[in-house]
Amino acid sequence: MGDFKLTSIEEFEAATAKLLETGAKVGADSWQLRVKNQTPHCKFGEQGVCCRICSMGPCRITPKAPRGICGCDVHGIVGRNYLKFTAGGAATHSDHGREICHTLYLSAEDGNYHVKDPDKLKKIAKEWGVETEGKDIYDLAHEMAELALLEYGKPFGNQRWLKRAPEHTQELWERENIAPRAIDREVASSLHMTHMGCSSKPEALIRQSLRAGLADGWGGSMCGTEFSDVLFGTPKPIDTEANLGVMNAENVNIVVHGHDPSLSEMICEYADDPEMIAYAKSFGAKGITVSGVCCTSNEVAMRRGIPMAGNFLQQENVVLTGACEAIVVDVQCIFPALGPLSKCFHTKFITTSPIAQMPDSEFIEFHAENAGENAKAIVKMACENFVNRRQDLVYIPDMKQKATVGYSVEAIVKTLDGVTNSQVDETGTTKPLLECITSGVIRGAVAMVGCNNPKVRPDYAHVELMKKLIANDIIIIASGCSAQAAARAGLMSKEAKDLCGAGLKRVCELADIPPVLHMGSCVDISRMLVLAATLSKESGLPISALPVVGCAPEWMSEKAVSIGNYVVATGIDTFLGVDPYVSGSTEVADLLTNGIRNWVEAAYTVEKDIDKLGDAMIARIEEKRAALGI
Ligand code: XCC
Ligand code: SF4
Repeated sequence: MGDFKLTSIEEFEAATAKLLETGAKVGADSWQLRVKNQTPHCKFGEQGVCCRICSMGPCRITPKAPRGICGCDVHGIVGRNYLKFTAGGAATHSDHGREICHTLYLSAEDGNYHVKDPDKLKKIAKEWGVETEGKDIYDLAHEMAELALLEYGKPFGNQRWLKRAPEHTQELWERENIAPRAIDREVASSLHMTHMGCSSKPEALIRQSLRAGLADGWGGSMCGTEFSDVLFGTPKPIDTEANLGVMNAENVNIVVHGHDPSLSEMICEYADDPEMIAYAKSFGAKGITVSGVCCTSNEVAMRRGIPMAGNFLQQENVVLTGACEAIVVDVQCIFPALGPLSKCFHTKFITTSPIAQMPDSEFIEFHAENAGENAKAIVKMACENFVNRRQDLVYIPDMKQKATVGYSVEAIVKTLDGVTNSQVDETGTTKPLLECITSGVIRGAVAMVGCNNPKVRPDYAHVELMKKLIANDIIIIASGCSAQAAARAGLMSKEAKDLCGAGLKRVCELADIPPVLHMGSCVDISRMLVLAATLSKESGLPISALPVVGCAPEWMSEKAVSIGNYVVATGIDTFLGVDPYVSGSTEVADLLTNGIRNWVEAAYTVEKDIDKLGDAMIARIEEKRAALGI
């Protein structure tokens, strides 16, 4: 105690600068260099006013050319682009969820994948009205997997998970006609609407953007999260470490990167196998270290305590250490740059999914049936590669922080209920959290999520906003690369309580939690929806009345826009630090930041000044408190 210190952004940057020196020695390219080549960005693209959905174009809207050749105005073009962006994100998250459902379908007592949380499976089965009595757990798993898969294409009705939302929220969705139907249908309808000669009315396009987002959050992502828990275990608080210093120069280093835990779980399993460790030793290594990048990292950190090497804009850094034997990727957020970069080192860049195939990689296709043998082959390949290191290029920044991760809703409820209630059972509640909020000990909560983006000083916005919020007694729940920024800085260490205001500090001490709670990967933002729904039901307040907001200060992906849409459409005000290419249309921008509040009781705020963004969130939380008279 007392000597705890966060790792500063300047220290992050100094480490990166040293790694880039290594890169320069071997002629490596880097995102820092490519950003220079791409700046300034195309203004039409930035404002979202370029349309190329038919071959009469591309059409770009300017004061002199206010309509495309078909006559579409700027609002139609910006709105269509926004909907397409959303559809890309919703498809991506949901397809990840579908993969998990397939893996569950292939789970077997004697197979590669097992049901690790049978209680959760039974709970969901009850929720869906499926008989569990006397059923073999794998029969139940297959039945549930099939039902979940049908959610993607069912011809009638809405998503099953919507029933988890408070009634008021469900009514809003019905009233506004945005309750999502089949997941794939919402994605396909979006692409239909944005086809040449379909919708150009901003209102219709934004409404569908919310609906497609909801199909992700309360559909595909929720499937991903819930059935990942069933397969790999529901996260519980667990200690781990974060930042590049988790890589070990004496060990074989395998870095897992991407999103789907099916691959990384298997790699971790085999890397732990005594036979494999002996194999690593036979090449002169002391052992095997698996660490992670991006959301795959979040998944295995939360369930296994696997350390987190870095987030999105650190992915090149892990290779630049010269000590990465293999970077094994599944899907999403993987820089194609890793191919050529790995060629500058001894690193094996291994792609595993038909969804994400890249030049200069070794493709080892991975699916549930061959998961075991392929994971073993990959771990072996990494061990064999240890001897190919160039020792003169090895430099791992000596920088890491402790982190306690794994705060699923179940874990949060259990931890907080444990403080007030000595006899905790499974039926804990969020009441203690609500009491802390009502009494003002905690002012509110912010869900910090999303990526890094070179348009924002990497990690600066995440870390500085979190510091500011916790100092103001606002508790943070975090996921994705935001969570990793926090962990790398030290904000997920329990000792970070000293940076909190007096109220939050007391809560952290009593509950023995860090002030920033790691809720998982990006699909796990569905956990945040469940938490918000539970808080709403247990307080009797609409979600939109709770002093809770969402924030993605450094977002970059289509998925992030899909997330933003479902968070807002769930009634949670959402604050962005990067503009989603809508500044070209006053109508679309006004709908998103204002108009949709009439539909879903929440809207976006876009603010590129990070300090102002923080102030705006605090002000919104205080406004909500004032409205409640607390
Ligand atoms: Fe990707 Fe999920 Fe963004 Fe990170 S936060 S850069 S989407 S890994 Ni989801
Ligand atoms: Fe141009 Fe209209 Fe074709 Fe878009 S749809 S490229 S605005 S003609």
